[in-house]
Amino acid sequence: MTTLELLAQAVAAGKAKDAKALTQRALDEAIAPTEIVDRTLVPAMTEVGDKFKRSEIFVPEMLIAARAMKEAMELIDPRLAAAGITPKYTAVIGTVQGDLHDIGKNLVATMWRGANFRVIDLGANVPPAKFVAAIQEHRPHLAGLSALLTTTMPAMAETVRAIRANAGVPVKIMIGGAPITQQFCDEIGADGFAPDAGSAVDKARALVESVP
Ligand code: B1M
Repeated sequence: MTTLELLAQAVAAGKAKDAKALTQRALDEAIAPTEIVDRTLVPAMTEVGDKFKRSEIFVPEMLIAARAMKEAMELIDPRLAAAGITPKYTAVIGTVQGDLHDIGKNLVATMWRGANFRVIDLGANVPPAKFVAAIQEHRPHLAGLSALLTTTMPAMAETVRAIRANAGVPVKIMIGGAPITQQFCDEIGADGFAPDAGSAVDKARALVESVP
């Protein structure tokens, strides 16, 4: 097997130490950092997300795969930065005001990073004005809103309204979280909904790529 094949296996299996060593080996073999990301790490995490969607793996497996990916990216990021290479798409993400649940949101952020998005994570309990300010500052292609409580769903609607009214940036808005449905998404005028972190990658790609 090639170094890149072994690296893909290590990430998918969540073997962080192996992933780091194999990334270093790939760099030593003069494989371009972009090739390691695009041909190995992103497809490996996509496969992880697909397995999660099919319930073949669960949150813990996904988290350890994400950690392995993070270890690999720590070696690659400085080289990409030095070469002036940045991800094509940027996203901001946060859990809406009044809501402290961040495990699912963190998982979505990690999967988006795995899909090679630059992700600015605003944390949990994020007021609408903070989303608006972050969108104005970073001009992302995508804004991700998470809510886990039925009582914070109105804050999600309010955040969508505030972004549309005040951000002045043509950002796509994606929502998710246990009580969220496609129907709610349509009601509050968000652009997309995903039921889990694996689908959140597909939906994010579809939304950003739908912009000409
Ligand atoms: Co809370 N809690 N909690 N809680 N908590 C729930 C959500 C609840 C269902 C438990 C229950 O009653 N059975 C219930 C909500 C009921 C409701 O509103 N219908 C509840 C409650 C009531 C509360 C408190 C009000 C309890 C209290 O104090 N009386 C309180 C509220 C605090 C607040 O937010 N203001 C509270 C507090 C907490 C803790 C702080 C203790 C802790 C959160 C810790 C943390 O997140 N750092 C906590 C936890 C852990 C839970 C449960 C047990 C687990 C949630 C979780 O992390 N799931 C939960 C019960 C349960 O689900 N079994 C519960 C795992 C996570 C991977 O899934 O977040 O759904 P999830 O994310 C998924 C998808 O939803 C989706 O992808 C993720 C990965 O597949 N997704 C997105 C999420 N965001 C997305 C965004 C996207 C796309 C997809 O696009 C942007």
